[in-house]
Amino acid sequence: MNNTKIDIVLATPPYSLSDNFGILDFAGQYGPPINLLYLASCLENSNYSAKIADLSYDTSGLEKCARRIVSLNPEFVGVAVHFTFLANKSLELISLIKKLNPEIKIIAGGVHFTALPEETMRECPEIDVGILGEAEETLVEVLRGLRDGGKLDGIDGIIFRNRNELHKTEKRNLIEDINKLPFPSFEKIDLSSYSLALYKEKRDAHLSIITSRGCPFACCFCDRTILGRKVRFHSVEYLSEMLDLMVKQLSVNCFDLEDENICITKDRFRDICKLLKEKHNRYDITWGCSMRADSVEADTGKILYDAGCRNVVFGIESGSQKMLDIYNKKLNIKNLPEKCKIIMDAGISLTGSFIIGGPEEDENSISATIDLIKKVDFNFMYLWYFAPYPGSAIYKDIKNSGNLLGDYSNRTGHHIAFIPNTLTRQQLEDAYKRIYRAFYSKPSVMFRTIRSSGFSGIPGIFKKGIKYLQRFILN
Ligand code: B12
Ligand code: SF4
Repeated sequence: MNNTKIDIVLATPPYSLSDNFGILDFAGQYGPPINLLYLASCLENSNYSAKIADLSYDTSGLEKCARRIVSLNPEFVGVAVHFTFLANKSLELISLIKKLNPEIKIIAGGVHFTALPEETMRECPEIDVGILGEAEETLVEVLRGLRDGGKLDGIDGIIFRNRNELHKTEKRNLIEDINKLPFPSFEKIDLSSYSLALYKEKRDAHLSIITSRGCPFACCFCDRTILGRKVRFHSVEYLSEMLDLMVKQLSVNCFDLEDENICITKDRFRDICKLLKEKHNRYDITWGCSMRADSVEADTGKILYDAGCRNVVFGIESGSQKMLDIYNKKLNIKNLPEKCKIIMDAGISLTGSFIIGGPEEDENSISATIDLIKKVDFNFMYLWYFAPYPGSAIYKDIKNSGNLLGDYSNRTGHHIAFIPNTLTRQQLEDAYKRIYRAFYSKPSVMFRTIRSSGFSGIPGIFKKGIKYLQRFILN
């Protein structure tokens, strides 16, 4: 046991790449915990010593992970009950920590927790306090309250136990000015643990940052519980300073902008790209981002490329207009090929991201997706099984449109978690493979994969290629 007391350890539970990525484990990667990085910097700003235990990639087992956390001798442990597929593991970790040291106060929070606070508190009596929504300010207030003899009543956005009853306080507003937040504590994690993104040109450290919070759209499969529909932007000055810090202090010049949509308003998009262009010219930074295809205009590709953007992901979801309407995506499939061309003609790698198996998916809508994949020359493709998340709009009535399978652990997008009434399991599995096959059997995809990896990448491609072959084509 460490004798120096630290105030709080912020933890996220371990999982294997196959837990998350299923049969695509060989192509999966671990991502940096942006949630914990913001929390840690805010705590330290308020003079609480904080450690991050990102156990995602730890292979020693939950029991050992819990022991390691306890051996750090913290007064509080904050556990992320964030991703639904990891919720059970988070709760198990909490129980183990509490068993090892019942004195430690456990605080939970995150996307999954916020969607199901009562259910989670009941399921896991070892959680002392739960935080709903953004927690940068709330967590500091909770630590203060707990130290102050447990005064929690006046803190908005939390749930706690009061004589065996659950007590939920007033809803907390979103953080008004996100530019007042300190930068995420990137220095607290081992950057080398987060493997390379596909688009990377150079094989050096890679990070994720966000430049805004929120999205004005309301796609029914997307969890809006934390970030909501109102968009808050980080200022150009805030981002400029953060990028300088990343390059100069952390030697990172490659990152993903993880904003839900980088192109929400034209002016903001241009301002950000102007800043990124300056940094690209000065530091040779390159980056990737996600955006809605309908925000692309004739000059968008060039603006992005000049700013160092080398990979764009379009959340397309389906080639069928019927499915897009069911998802409330507000996207017109007819304009899509032209938008894709604008990005690819600029020299940017384009990934199409698709969902299969949502309510009312059928053979016709699957064929429409395959047709689109054949027609548009995407560089990469993501394919997700439809995964109902508790915080999404579609969740409430989901059982009317099909069968939910298994527990939360298979809500990854890479395991079947839902079968719509319009398909059998066999049809869904076959369609998943058919879509992959349609993409990977395109000569342009094979050629590009070899070209982009160079000769030194061929053994890797070969190994992965065999896995694709085994899992999607031969089986
Ligand atoms: C950036 C991002 C990522 C990044 C970084 C993830 C991370 N750990 O931070 C990467 C690319 C790694 C990622 C991966 C995945 N993601 Co993601 N991601 C996002 C995105 C677009 C923005 C998140 C963000 O940065 N928000 C800003 C920060 C400040 O807010 P926050 O993360 O919510 O954290 C705040 C609160 O939640 C709370 N909180 C969070 N953790 C904790 C812990 C404690 C102790 C406390 C007290 C509070 C607390 O306080 C934080 C600070 O305010 C959201 C979209 C969304 N609407 O939330 C999806 C989202 C979170 N992702 C989602 C999913 C499904 C995934 C994947 C599972 C996809 C997949 N199948 O591979 C993987 C999971 C892999 C993994 N274990 O990391 C879903 C989660 C839904 C769910 N219920 O599970 C979301 C909501 C998108 C959606 N489809 O609806 N993601
Ligand atoms: S899927 Fe994308 S566009 Fe739709 S609500 Fe979520 S973040 Fe916004």
